[in-house]
Amino acid sequence: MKLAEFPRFPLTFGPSPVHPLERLSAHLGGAQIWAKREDCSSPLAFGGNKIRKLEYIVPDVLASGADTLVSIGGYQSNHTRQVAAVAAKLGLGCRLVQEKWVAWEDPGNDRVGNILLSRLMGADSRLDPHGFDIGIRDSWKDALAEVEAAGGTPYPIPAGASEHPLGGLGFANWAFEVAEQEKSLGVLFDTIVVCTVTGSTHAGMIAGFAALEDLTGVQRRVIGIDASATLEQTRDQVTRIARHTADLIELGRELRDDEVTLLEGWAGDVYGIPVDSTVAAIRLAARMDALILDPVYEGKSMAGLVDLVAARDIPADSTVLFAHLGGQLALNAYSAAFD
Ligand code: 5PA
Repeated sequence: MKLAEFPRFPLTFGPSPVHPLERLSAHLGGAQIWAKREDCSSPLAFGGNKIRKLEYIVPDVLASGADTLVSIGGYQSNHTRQVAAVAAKLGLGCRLVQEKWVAWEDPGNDRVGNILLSRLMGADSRLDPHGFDIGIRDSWKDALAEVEAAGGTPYPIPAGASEHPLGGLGFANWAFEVAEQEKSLGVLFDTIVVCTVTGSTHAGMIAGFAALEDLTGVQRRVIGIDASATLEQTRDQVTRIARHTADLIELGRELRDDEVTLLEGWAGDVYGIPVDSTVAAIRLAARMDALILDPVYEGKSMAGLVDLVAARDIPADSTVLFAHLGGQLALNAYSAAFD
């Protein structure tokens, strides 16, 4: 099927806003930097990148007759908060497995921010001692089985909705939305910078921009900045989901190696722990343009952007689009990073 033919259940206000980061661009003295804001594009619990993925998954949920969404993430998962929001919106139950993905001991880490909101929205959100892994988890399979044993009909949504067969479509469509916005703004983004962990955000963009390139001839760099600190596993997952999504939307060719770019250097040693460059990037974006980023995801992709612009790896005549995928609610659980 063509992308436009896939059913999509609207969960956003419309296209996410795009705007220039004028002071940050001037400060870095190189490329012109803009942001596209998934963090303020939905009426549902502060939104974020999963809302876009879920727009393409909800029609399948409704067709399945399920009564309970079952998903998984860390204590401060943005993804599970967005699944809880969508469950509330649809009037469905929600069972969340919150694993201890991060050894971060801020008081309240297991109670404030994302997890607080999930619980407010009615999700049955339970802590689990297992550590970080973007793969398919036994704890999640157990939760699915529990819902069934209690007489419910679960609908499985894996971590970040990435391994879901339709998980890449939301950000394939993002590429076409960018192209429309470029026309009305009179700009062309030659470089996209995106934070990558479970992979379907980046993978969807790769498939979408490949399709767009085949239509328009415009080549762009989509630069994924790894925030998983499990680089090879994430690269494999991105590549696999990008190929699958390209097939789904009938790209009609193999993806080239240069279309999958995942850079390391800003994640630190482990997922979820901010490093010096993360904190510096968060402070810089906040002080320059009041752009609020988080310590797990966009603080790391912004740190990558800053260094790539400074090193002229992203040339001074580039126009860059920074994908802001949300995540700010976790800031409440990370106050110690800013002491
Ligand atoms: C997340 C993911 P992908 O997982 O699609 O690669 O997206 C990375 C990403 N920015 C970037 C923000 C704010 C994110 O929340 N979050 C996960 C979560 O459980 O919240 C899936 C890991």
